[in-house]
Amino acid sequence: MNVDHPVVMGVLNVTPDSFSDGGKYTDEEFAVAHGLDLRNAGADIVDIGGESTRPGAERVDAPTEIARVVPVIKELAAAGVLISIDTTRAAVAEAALEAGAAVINDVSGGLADPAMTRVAAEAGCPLILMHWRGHSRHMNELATYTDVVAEVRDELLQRVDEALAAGVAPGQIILDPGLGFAKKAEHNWALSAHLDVLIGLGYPVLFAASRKTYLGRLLAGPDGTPRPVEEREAATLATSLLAVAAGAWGVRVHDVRSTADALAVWRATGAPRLRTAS
Ligand code: PMM
Repeated sequence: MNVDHPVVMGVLNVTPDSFSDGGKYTDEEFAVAHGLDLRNAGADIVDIGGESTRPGAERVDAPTEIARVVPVIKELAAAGVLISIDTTRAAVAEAALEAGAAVINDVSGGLADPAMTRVAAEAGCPLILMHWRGHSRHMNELATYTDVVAEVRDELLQRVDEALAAGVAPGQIILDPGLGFAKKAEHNWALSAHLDVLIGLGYPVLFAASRKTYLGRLLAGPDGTPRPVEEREAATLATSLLAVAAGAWGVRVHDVRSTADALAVWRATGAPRLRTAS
């Protein structure tokens, strides 16, 4: 994707148990209306997911996932919205592309379903490869690293090699550090601080910290209670701005309007880059 500004990807979870929107948008009409709101607020891409990936979440089957996302994708695509499908299943990605999605967002980076990279290669569409070590139900056990930045970089490079071997064009690959996926707070902060290492690989980098648990922990009250999901917006904005200033290609967020506003300020001040450690 050729863009001259940081991409804003708006989150549209069409799941009854998404931690971030509390299941408000399971109904198709609400989901379509929210997708249009996201676009009108400045989202370049609306990211539609039909399976919750929150820690501990149980999986749904592919037909359920397809039944949730396809009607919403059809309506939003017909309204001219650029859509990414957030799935780890090749069958769901195929159905979503058929319905009008233009980008595949695979949080498993092609690991969960070996057919995913072939689907992306055949469609010739952008493919987001996120760093991932296992499904949500047991991913917290997999959060062990000696050097998280180097390990995430190397594991992502393996995903890239597999995608290239399957025929995905290098220009269609986007990388994502996978904040919160098999990562503790300290890992998320280290990856945020050294985003230049991933950016240095030469692929666009998507940064997706929006409302995540580690922000709630950072902002915990004096008794240690994490800040509730709906009160993590200012922290989310700070992470997005820092990532863009470090050279991220785009950010994936729930509150598109505040993100678009912050990025407008960033652009008006000359799109300043952060100095990274040398
Ligand atoms: N996080 C979630 C879902 N999809 N996709 C990408 N590329 N990167 C992420 O970090 C990511 C994702 C989980 O968060 P949500 O439940 O708020 O959507």
